[in-house]
Amino acid sequence: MSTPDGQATPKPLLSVLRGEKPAIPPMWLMRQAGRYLPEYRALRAEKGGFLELVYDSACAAEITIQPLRRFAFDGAILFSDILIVPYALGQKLWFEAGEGPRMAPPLIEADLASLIPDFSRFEAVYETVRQVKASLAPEVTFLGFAGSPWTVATYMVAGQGSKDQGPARRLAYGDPAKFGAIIDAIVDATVTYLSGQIEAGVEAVQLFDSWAGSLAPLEFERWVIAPNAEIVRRVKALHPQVPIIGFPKGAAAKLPDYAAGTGVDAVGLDETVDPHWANAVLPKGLPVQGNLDPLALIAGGEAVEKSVANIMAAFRDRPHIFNLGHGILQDTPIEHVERLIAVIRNQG
Ligand code: 1CP
Repeated sequence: MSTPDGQATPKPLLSVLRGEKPAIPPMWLMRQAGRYLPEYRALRAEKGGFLELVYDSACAAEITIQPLRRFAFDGAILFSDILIVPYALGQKLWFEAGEGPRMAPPLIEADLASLIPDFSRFEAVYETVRQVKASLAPEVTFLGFAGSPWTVATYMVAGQGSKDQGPARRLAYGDPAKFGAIIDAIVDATVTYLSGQIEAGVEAVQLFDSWAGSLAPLEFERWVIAPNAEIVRRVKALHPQVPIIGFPKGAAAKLPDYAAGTGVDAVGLDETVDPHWANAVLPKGLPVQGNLDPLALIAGGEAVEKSVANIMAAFRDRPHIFNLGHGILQDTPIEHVERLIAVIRNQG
């Protein structure tokens, strides 16, 4: 895409990931394609299930674009899920109504070797990327994603979401060889999956590490930093121009080690991180993303304005992508999202 004078259309989000600092931060919201939107809920009801949406590429492309029709976000995030990787590694995957994801067999019982990987399970997602790419406005940056190996492993080991990620933490201490083999398999699948998304058209990728906060320091080094560093190294060897955002939720004081150790191009901050502290301790010029509390967005009004002003002041001199500190919640009023966008664009 290009402008009438032949220049490529600027993509503000991509520029910030490459280290630029515009007056107004670009923005998108984690989980922006999802259940707070009535048009998503309507499609979900029609299709009957979450995986049915993901595996119908036309439908998944439509859901990816839905939030962009309402809001002038700078980024579109692919509609898929981090649990597509366990599925491609050979686990069964389904969603129990009202409960959450289930994978079988859980690797707390079964051996990794009993699973038969099938990477053709990624193909429908790549097709979604191609369809979105064909219809996205040129100024919007298209983001792909995967889960980080630790977070994905917590689900593969327990076979479901787990309190405090206990089953995976036990296995990591008790049988590090078995756990390490699971992590290695996830690393390989994730490199394939992210490269496939990039080759189909995404322009940057995010590694979601939702449960990074549950690990003790030495375990964090081994199961969060090392595998993410390996993914970054291997994806960059194939696609050096594509920025990688790392989002280690709950990493807290380990954020500087995470940034230095993984080599990600940008770090996502959850809402518990003091933005002034992050700005002081992270390497100069490293782009950051975040970190409005999703609960503040539900409250709206002054709660949002105060937090936005604080975040923007902290990152005045640093490349910054405005986002929430975690995914947008289902009961977030649409008008509060509209208001947030106006507040950010007025403060820049
Ligand atoms: O309609 C529904 O019931 C499905 C809900 C849903 C949605 C909208 C799930 C099931 N996944 C998704 C999409 C999704 N998941 C996206 C793409 C859309 C977007 O961001 O707009 C992304 C990036 C994810 C990432 C994801 N899935 C994470 C990491 C980020 C996070 O929120 O922490 C995790 C942990 C998952 C697992 C998962 N998938 C779905 C659910 C309900 C869960 C969480 C299970 C649990 O609580 O343990």
